Amino acid sequence: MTSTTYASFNNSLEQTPHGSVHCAVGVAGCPNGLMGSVPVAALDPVFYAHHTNIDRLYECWLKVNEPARLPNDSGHLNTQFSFIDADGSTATRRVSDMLRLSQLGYAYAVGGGCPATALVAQAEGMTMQGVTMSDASSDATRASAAASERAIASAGQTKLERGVTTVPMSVAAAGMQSLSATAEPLAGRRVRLVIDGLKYDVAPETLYNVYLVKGSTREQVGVINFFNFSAPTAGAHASHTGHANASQFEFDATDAVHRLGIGPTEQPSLVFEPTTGLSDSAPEAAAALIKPEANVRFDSARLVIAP
Ligand SMILES: [Cu+2]
Repeated sequence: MTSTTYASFNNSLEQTPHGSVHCAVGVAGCPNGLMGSVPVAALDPVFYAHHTNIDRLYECWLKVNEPARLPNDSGHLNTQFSFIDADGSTATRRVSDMLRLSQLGYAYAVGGGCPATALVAQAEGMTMQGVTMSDASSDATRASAAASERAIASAGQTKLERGVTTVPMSVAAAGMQSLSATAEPLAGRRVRLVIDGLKYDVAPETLYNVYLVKGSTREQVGVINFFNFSAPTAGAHASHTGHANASQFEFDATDAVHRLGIGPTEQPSLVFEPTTGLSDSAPEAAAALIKPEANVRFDSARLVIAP
C-alpha cells in the first residue's frame, strides 16, 4: 500500500497477496488444482471472493490520491480483454473502461477495512492532512528516478534448498551510506528487493516466504509464488497480466529496512523459507513437499534505493 505509482502497486499486489493466495488455496501449490492454475482458477467459487478482495484493495489504494494514481500508460489503457458473458456471448472491454468503481456500477461498503493510510502518507511525502508534496511527479521525473536508483546490497546466483536458505548479501558501501542516520532521511524514498532470473526444473509445489535479516531479527518482505510464472511447463500463464516478467520478483522492502534499523555498517542477509502459504505452515513440513528435482534458483538479488 506504500506504492505511489500504479506500476509499482500493481507489481506488488499481483504477487502478494494475489498470486500467493492462488497458490496457497490450490492443491499442491502452483501450477496445480483449480486456484493454482491460471486457465481454470475461476472454476473454484473462492476465486470470486479472492478477486473481489484484490479489487477492493486496489480501490483502497486508488482513493488515497486518485488523480496521481490512476494508470496513465496509453498502451495499457487501450488494451482490450474479451470475456464470456452470462448468455454465452463475448463481451470486449478496454482497460480504460474499468479504472474506477463509478464506471462499473458497484461500491464497497463504507468502513470496509482499508489498510491504514498513515504509512502510505508518510511514504508518499504527504502530510497527514493529505497535502500532496511529492506525488505529482511527472513520468519524466519517475523515469530519471529509476535510472538513478542505486544498489545498496546484492547477492549472486543462489539455489534454494529443500529447507531454509540463508543468503548473505554483499554491501555496496556508497549505496549503504544512504541509510546513515546523518544522511538525508529515507522518507519518501523506497527500498526495493529485486530478484532476477528465478527459475525451476520442476514446480516446487510450495511458496517461499522472503525475509530481510539483520543479526537475529528478520522482517518479511514478500512471498515468492509460482502462479503466473513463465516456466517451460507453464508457458500459457504469461498472458495473465500481459506485461509481467514472471521470472523477476520485486518486493517493497522499505518498511523492513526501517523496522530492522539497517544502517550503513550492516551486512543484511536474505532468508527464503518454504511455506504452504497457510497460517499453520511449518518450514520443515513445507520443505518436505518440495520435489527433490525442483532445483529452484535465481541469478541475482539486489536491494536498491530510489532517490
Ligand atoms: Cu487471480
